[in-house]
Amino acid sequence: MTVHASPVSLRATGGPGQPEPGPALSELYRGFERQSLVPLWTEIGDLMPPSPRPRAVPHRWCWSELLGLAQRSGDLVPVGRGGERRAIALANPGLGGAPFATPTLWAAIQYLNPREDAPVHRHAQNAFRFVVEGEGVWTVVDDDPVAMRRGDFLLTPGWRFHGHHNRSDAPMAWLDGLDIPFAHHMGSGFFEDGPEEVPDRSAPARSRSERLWSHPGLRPVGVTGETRCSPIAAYRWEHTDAALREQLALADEGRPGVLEAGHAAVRFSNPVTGGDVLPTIRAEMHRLRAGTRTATRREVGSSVWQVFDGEGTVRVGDREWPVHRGDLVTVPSWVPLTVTAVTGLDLFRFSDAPILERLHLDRVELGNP
Ligand code: GTQ
Ligand code: FE2
Repeated sequence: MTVHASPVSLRATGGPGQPEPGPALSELYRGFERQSLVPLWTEIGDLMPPSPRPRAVPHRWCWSELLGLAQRSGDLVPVGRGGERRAIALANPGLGGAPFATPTLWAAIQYLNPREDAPVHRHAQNAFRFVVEGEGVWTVVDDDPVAMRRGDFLLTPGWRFHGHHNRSDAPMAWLDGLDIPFAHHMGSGFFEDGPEEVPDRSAPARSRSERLWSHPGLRPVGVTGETRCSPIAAYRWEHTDAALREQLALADEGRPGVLEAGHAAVRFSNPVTGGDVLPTIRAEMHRLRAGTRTATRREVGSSVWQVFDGEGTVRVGDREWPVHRGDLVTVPSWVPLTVTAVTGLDLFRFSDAPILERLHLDRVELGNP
């Protein structure tokens, strides 16, 4: 986070714990400025608030608007080396124009025209894709072609070569999520071009990673190696849908499993560790029955929600929006969230919770503050 020492804050006003204004104090403050120093006493309220005061604000983006602009970009903007991707980032209005949905999370709509390729590259930043509509694109991750279809959640862990190619005669748009803002703040970003051509242009229904890893509860004994990111390249909608459906059905039978009444939820997980799919990003799918309202909840760390299906209302702090298929909402740190389902409502969610939990900074509060 950037902290700005505004000249205004250096104009001392006196008051509790503050010095008396005067020429001597002004001279002292000019000395601070010359030596690139900022005293704590003028900044304490901003720097150490009683509870988080994020600069990011609650915001909603309409999918229909994003898609219209992505289509127009498809007419005007090429995809190739240099620009790398036709991806348009959600820029949180509280973050000064930076292409960051939250201080840690990147969210973008990416668009590929029919028969178009996005070049192979790799970067330290971790990435996923979530598909709200369409099919026909394969993302090739370290030589493994992975089909993208509606409802699928796909992983591109950091430092794997990846390129995308659209095999179909229709354009395709999807949601990208990355930890680009986090890497930006940490100075941890590395980037490299890959081979000129997407290495494997075949278009199998299932990736090799799924053939090896996507059998419930069964881990290949012969495979060892790095497990900090999930080895599953694609979590398919049929599995996610079934898991949510069964949670609600079990609730009808009086059995436990749902998050709360009328609200099923699953977390995409690393089958080796049981933990999150990526070191920096948590991803979940939620299903609310029509008429269900979630408990109001706030947590440290930020998240982005995307409506997968249905209609509802999302309230974040003192903002409230009706939401439809594809719409996206950001939830800044410690801002209360309530979701109401008008029809049955499926929602995808991703957050920076793994970062907060690793650093023991996580806190959750239920109920209206
Ligand atoms: O598809 O590889 O939205 O590297 C941002 C950076 C997508 C990608 C983004 C990326 C990609
Ligand atoms: Fe990338």
